[in-house]
Amino acid sequence: MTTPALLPLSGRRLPPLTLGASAFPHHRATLRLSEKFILLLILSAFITLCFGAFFFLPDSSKHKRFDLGLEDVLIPHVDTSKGGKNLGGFLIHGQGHDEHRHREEEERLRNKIRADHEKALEEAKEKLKKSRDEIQAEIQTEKNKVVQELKKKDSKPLPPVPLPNLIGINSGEPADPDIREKRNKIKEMMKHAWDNYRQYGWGHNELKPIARKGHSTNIFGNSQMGATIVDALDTLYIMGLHDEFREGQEWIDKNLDFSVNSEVSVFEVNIRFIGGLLAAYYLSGQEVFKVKAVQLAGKLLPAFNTPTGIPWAMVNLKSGVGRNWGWASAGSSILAEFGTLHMEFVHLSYLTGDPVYYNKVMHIRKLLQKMDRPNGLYPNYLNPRTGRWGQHHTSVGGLGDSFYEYLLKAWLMSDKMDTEARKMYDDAIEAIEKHLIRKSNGGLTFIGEWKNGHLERKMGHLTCFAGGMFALGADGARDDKAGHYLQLGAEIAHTCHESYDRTTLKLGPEAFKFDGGVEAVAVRQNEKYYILRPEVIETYWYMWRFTHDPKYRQWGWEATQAIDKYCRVSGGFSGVKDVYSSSPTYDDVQQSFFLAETLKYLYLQKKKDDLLPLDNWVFNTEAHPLPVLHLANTTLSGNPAYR
Ligand code: DMJ
Repeated sequence: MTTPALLPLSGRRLPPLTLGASAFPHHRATLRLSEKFILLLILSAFITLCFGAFFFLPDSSKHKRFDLGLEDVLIPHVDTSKGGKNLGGFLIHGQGHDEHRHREEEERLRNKIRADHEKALEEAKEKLKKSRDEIQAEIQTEKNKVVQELKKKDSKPLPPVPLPNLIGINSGEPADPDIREKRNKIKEMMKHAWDNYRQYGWGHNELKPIARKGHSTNIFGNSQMGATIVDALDTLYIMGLHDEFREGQEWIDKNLDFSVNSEVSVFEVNIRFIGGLLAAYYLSGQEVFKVKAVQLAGKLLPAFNTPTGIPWAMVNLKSGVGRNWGWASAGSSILAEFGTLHMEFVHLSYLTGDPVYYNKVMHIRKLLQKMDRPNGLYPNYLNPRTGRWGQHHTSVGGLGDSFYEYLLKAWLMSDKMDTEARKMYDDAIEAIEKHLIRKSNGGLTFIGEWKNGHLERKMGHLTCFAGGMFALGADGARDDKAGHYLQLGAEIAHTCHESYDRTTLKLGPEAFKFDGGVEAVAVRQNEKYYILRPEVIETYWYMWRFTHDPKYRQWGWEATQAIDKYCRVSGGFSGVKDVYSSSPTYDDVQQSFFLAETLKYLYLQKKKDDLLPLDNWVFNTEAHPLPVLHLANTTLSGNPAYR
């Protein structure tokens, strides 16, 4: 759960290049075709020369050459008793009918060679008669053939696997008319966001709702991958917006192509695209989503080609070359990025029968288990070349957050069989509670950040997801501490609600302090923005599911109204730059996670719990629901359901 796009990108250092196994496949195909053409030209020139030489050289030389060649080939083991002599492997003939037969044979072969040469010469001449355009068109046709073959290979049918229990996909209709009305309002907001993206940003990654055009950031590279379409699919499905869902499916089927020369964030592509496609597949049963998810996952694999197996933050989808963010401490990879792949990768192995994805994420886990942790805390930075920690900065917000979330969710997603993940989660949370969680003077519980032995009394909007995580992890907590973690979740929800309530717009700032007489309020100007983030609303939803305390529904509704009032513009929804200003300016970005997460969590709060029940579904960090895999043990490769 990190936002690299918002962090400084200056002073990037390029790591050494790594080439994946599939580097440059199309390039190779192109070279082969051009080489073919050049070879053809050389061959035809050579044939012309030989043919000319054959007719214009003096007779004796012609015969000598042919005689030597033919004799060597035709009669290598001659019987010398019949008049021939074998001198050092070469044959000198005797006379009589042998000689006659030999001359006939020689003539026949000479004619055959002449005919072959003439035919080749004719073909070459024909080729050369063609115009440059015709030749280019032929080359293009051949190229297309190669591309088609590659595509066919890419989309080879996946093995059928038993589908997990898909419970509660179309349930959850609330009886209360007030709740139904509120639910309809949220659905209308989704439609407004989608319709405007459809009209002004279709195929682009995101929308600029004020400029009314497409938008993108470096996390998606320089290509138009339709991030909003993929991220929004499951929300559309859950809300019953089926026409819009079909539009999205059609675009994905026809246009979503990953063979692009584009450098993308492995983490973002995993949580938004692979997570989004997998959820769309499980909800709708449409094969195209599964196939695209698997194709894309294959493009991410070269990112793992590092000395340690800790993946690079970014990978070029075409070349497979990876590197890290320039701003990351000492060329490090980021904990929340390489630690937020597990859920999607386990599903990929499950659906494909290929353990490669599972092995990659388990390798990361094993490596982390072996490492010393300062005060039991995981630093946010790890160097993929040396396998050593970078700066000792620990955070449950940006750079660290979803790593902890995925430890808990790996356990839940395995039907609670993956006890190793649960233990890692419990250990990590205990260290976090000891070193990072404090109460402010005014009694607000907050989660600070640990920087080189010092606690910074600041909490990010991103950190607010942890309220929901503590509540989700309460069941199964060590030492009978379920009540304690549910209470901790409630306290974080309360603090984050305060961070909203203490603003003019009733929307939360990006970061807020608990220092120098300030409580849950942003101090620096560049921390006062709200970019349609979901984390606080996500925590309200989990708290609602686990407690049914009506205040969580109420808080969710307050946020809905504030978003509709201050972030809605005629061209969609925009983030705002200062939540303390009564006349805020817009950042002019409709983030894809607004459709994937914010609106989904708001909507789910206005449905009944039997829609996507938490015993059967686990939401990835981008709010894409993936079903629990009822596997017989923790290792996929040892499971009979998994081949
Ligand atoms: C989302 O992409 C995900 O929730 C991620 O884990 C963190 N950041 C954004 C939303 O704020």
